[in-house]
Amino acid sequence: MSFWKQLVNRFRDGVGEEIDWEPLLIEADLGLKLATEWVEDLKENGLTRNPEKAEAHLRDKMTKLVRIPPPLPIRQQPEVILLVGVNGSGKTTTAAKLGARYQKAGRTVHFGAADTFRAAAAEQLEAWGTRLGIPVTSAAPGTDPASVAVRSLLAAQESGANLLIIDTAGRQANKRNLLLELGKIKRSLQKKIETVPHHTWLIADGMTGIGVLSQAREFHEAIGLTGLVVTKLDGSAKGGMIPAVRAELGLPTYYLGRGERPEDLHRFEAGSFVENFFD
Ligand SMILES: Nc1nc2c(ncn2[C@@H]2O[C@H](COP(=O)(O)OP(=O)(O)OP(=O)(O)O)[C@@H](O)[C@H]2O)c(=O)[nH]1
Ligand SMILES: [Mg+2]
Repeated sequence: MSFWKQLVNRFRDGVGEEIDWEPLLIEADLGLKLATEWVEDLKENGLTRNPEKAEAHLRDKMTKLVRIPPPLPIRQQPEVILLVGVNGSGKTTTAAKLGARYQKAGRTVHFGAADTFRAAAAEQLEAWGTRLGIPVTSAAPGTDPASVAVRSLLAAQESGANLLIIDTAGRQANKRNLLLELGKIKRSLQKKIETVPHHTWLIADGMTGIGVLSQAREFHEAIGLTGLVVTKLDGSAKGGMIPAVRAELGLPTYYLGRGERPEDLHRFEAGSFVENFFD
């Protein structure tokens, strides 16, 4: 039985057809705000006692909410993607997955290993670089991450790479100084080329549930995000926080991570996301 149908059964009141929609939607990781809004909407449309019609209505609402326009092509070279997020969310793996994907699409990719916090971090990205044939700019642990980011930009320019993916150290969203460090990375890049990074993506672990929304708020406020990649959706998480983040912050999710291999990265597509959520 699907995740959604299981939820509907769990929140169906024993005797009648009434369904306790608000806790159901919260359990589905949609967050309090969106859950309240959608329950009001079901009530206004007289659908609370009709699970089939309610589901169809919610599918429609969700599809409209998460549908995103295709990103504008970036003409500038290199196009720069900065990856940020909390510890262990999947940033380095996502850097590798994105690198593999764009390389396959004919782009020349360069990696910047701006996680100089953990000794093993640069090695992890370097190992991916070797495996994928993607050059990596890295530095000794303890080096200023902003300087590594800038060096990676210069190296990418020098070699004529047209896509630079910069990995950063994991940081908790409530640690002000760590968020400020990200701001420094961004400003240092902008001193070289005013318009970079073109993309600042939060890499968020889908298993964190609605906690992703508070992470997105904090990172967005600190450095200005342009989108998300939600990882670890190969487990039990269905990604209910994706519409919640879109509704509250307007931020689109561009990719979904569904496994640990380079090929386990899927472009976000509204129709199949909603299908996967409900079926
Ligand atoms: N199942 C699954 N595992 C994933 C996915 N993405 C990443 N992982 C795993 O999650 C763990 C952490 O991934 P990393 O890429 O090292 O995470 P990180 O954000 O770079 O971690 P820090 O640099 O320590 O903050 C690794 O074991 C990855 O293989 C995914 O989509 N699905
Ligand atoms: Mg990492």
